[in-house]
Amino acid sequence: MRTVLITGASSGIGKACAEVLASESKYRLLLCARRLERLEEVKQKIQSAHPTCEVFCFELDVRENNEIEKIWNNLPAAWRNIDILINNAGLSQGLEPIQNGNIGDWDRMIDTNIKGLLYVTKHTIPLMEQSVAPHIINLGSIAGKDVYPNGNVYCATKHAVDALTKAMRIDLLEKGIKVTSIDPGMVETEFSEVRFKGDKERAKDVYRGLTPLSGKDIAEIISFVLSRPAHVNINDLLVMPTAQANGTVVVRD
Ligand code: NDP
Ligand code: 8X3
Repeated sequence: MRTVLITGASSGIGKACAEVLASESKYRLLLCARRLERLEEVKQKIQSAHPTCEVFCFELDVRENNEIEKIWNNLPAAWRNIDILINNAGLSQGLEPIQNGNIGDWDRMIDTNIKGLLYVTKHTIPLMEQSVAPHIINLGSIAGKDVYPNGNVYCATKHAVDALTKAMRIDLLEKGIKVTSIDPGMVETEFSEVRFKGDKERAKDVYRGLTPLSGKDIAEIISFVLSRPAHVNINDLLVMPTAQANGTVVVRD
């Protein structure tokens, strides 16, 4: 059994990763996010479908380094050896030209997508020492490869994730930790609803007239990446809906 820590497992891609990996009977799951009640629902659903799958949930805001340190130091003994870290927690806030940008939105994206990912990674690496197949998967984005109109700060955070993934791959090489970046295009999750602060209609419009990726599509790709033999690492995987060419060009019905 390999122990997987998934950040942002209460929704979207993180939740789908939990469900897909649970279905494979070779993973035990450490799930965290800010909404504990949502995590408990994910756990319940998983355990009714896969009663033997071990799941441990805890509330975490990845922006809180002191909290992470405290929680990591107090993890139950059975959960102190981690094989796989999926750095998935992240968000976008707003879609405005930079001159109209909201500083609070910028801070939330930078603190979550860059600093949060760094804090979690820093505290998790020591817990991977015993693993025979340690692996870190970072959720980047097409926004970490391209910059699109009004995407400014979100794109910058995902470019930072791209740089950090490459840096981790160098720094962690001697430790034998695989590092992979998964870079999706449009995935229909709560992402756009969060970006547009609860405006469901505007969020829905993002995916109008095309078939976006689902969280499950990405989770199945992550499962494939994790299943490669010990000598094979997939460094970086850019994946988009067939109807999307790059960060800006899509075709709609
Ligand atoms: P969702 O909004 O559905 O899920 C985001 C998850 O991140 C939630 O579980 C949320 O949990 C968690 N999260 C957000 N902020 C924090 C925080 N401060 N501390 C802990 N957890 C947090 O979006 P997605 O599933 O789409 O997004 C997952 C990742 O995929 C993100 O990194 C996103 O940037 C990336 N991505 C998404 C794409 C898309 O089109 N959807 C495309 C490319 C990349 P909670 O609110 O309970 O804390
Ligand atoms: C999310 C993909 O292009 O909607 O990272 O910003 S995009």
